[in-house]
Formats: sequence, C-alpha cells, structure tokens
Amino acid sequence: MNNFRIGGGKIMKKNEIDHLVVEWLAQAKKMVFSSFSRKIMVETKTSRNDLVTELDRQIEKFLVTQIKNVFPTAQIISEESHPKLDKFDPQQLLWIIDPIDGTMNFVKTRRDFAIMIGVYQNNQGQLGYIYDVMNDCLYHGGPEKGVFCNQQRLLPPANLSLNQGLLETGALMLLHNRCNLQKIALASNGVRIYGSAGIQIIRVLTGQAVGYVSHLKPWDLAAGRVLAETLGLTVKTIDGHIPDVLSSVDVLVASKNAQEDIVRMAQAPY
Ligand code: 2AM
Ligand code: CA
Repeated sequence: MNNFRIGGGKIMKKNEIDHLVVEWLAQAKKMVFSSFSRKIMVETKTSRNDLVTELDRQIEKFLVTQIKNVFPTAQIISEESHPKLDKFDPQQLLWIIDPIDGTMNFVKTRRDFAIMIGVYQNNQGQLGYIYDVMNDCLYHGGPEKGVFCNQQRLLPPANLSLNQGLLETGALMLLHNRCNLQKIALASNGVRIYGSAGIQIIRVLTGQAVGYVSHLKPWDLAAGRVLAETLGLTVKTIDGHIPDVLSSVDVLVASKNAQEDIVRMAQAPY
C-alpha cells in the first residue's frame, strides 16, 4: 500500500512520509550532539539499570509533536510517555517510537544507541527506521522500497545456520540461561552483546550476526521487525510464533535456518 489516509480526508504517499521522517531524524541527531555539551539529567525507572534521560524525553516529545502536526489522527506508542494505546484501530497508521534505544550506553559510553521508529497499518510493517546516531548510519526501508543504510541498498543476508554465525543477545538473558540460551550460544560461532536492540538488529540485517535473541517491548522491536522481514529474515517468538506488534515477548530475529536451529534448541529439555 502506497497511499495513507492521514485524517481530514487527506491522503499522503508513503515516500512523502519517508522524507518527513528522515528530516525529523536529522533534527533529532542535532539534539543528541547538543546534549553532549551540557549535563544531562538521568533518572531510574523500574531498576537501577533501567534509565531514562532528559534527552530520551526531549527526542520523544519532538517526534510525537512532528507526527501529530502532520497526522492529527495518528496512533502513537512511545516508550517514555505513551507506552499504551487507549483505543486501537488497526486500519489507521500506528507509530511505534523508541527515542533512545540503549539509554545505558548513551549515558555510559555515548555510543551504541539508536533512535527507532516503526510505522504499521493493519498489523503490517510499512516503514522502519533504526538510526545509529554516532556512526551516522540510518537503516531505513519497507516492503516496497527495500532496506537501505543511508543511500546504500542492503542485500538479503545469507541464510546461514546457527553454527555458521555470531549470535547477538542480552547479558541477563544469557546469564540466567533463559530459553536454553547458554546451549544455543555454545552452538554458534560466538556471542556478541552490545546493550541495544537496535544496534544488535542492525548486525543481523547486515549479515554480521546470524540472529538476535532478547526479551523485547513493542518499541524495541517495531522498527527492526519491518527491516528484517523486508530482507527475508524471520521475526518470531522463541517458541516459533508470529509476535503481536503490541506485546512484550522473548523474540528472535534471525536467518531462517538459524531460527529453526534456535527454536529447536530453546524447546529441548534443559
Ligand atoms: P532501552 O535502552 O530503550 O530501554 C538492552 O538493555 C536492550 O534491552 C536495550 O535495547 C534496552 O532498550 C532494552 N530494555 C528493555 N527493557 C529494559 C530494562 N528494563 N532494563 C534495561 N534495558 C531494557
Ligand atoms: Ca528507550
């Protein structure tokens, strides 16, 4: 679908929406860089390692305001202040935003974080954006146009098995051996952990890793899911089901062969 009803009887083409989002992300990047010259307020949320900063809130407010200006009827889910929808009409555009994915990395290292936006309609991913700000690489695309890193088109990664590639995951999930993950990790060529769903999904999109396993909330997955599915990767729950766009789940973004290996091993007795 290339035309979207945006409220007030108006229609907008998908590539016009795409241009707008790219412009907004360029402005968000400026906010990131200007934050480096001042002290940023950091607060904890559910635990001492679950952080939100003034910049998360500033970027979220900026993106939500821009979206609402252009799409008055848009449905928006965003991590810091709009984590749920009161009413949900699947036929209307749904915007899912993570203003900073990898906030701990932003605070501690000022790298390996991403700004992410996924646009959905009828439960189908339409457009996805993962902006690796510090490398100035915007991964963007959707089913019609394909997936790009800035202007460079990405080719679908090879369909490697688990034992032919690196596995991306989260430290806690691996330490606690959720879903048999230690055994799965040992069957791969090695494990990589970067503390950002967006940055780790990029590594699967670009064929640097064969899969990414994590417990993800809607805003952690929405953008990467559009891009991964467009490239022919699988996005499934760890028990092999199609994840609901609005649910928090143990999820796997992987090549088809690695996905089969991982689901089989996750279900094997411990
Ligand atoms: P976030 O920075 O947007 O919260 C590794 O920490 C990955 O898990 C990041 O993508 C992080 O995204 C996400 N995450 C989700 N819930 C988390 C939590 N409760 N604590 C820390 N990270 C969390
Ligand atoms: Ca976040």
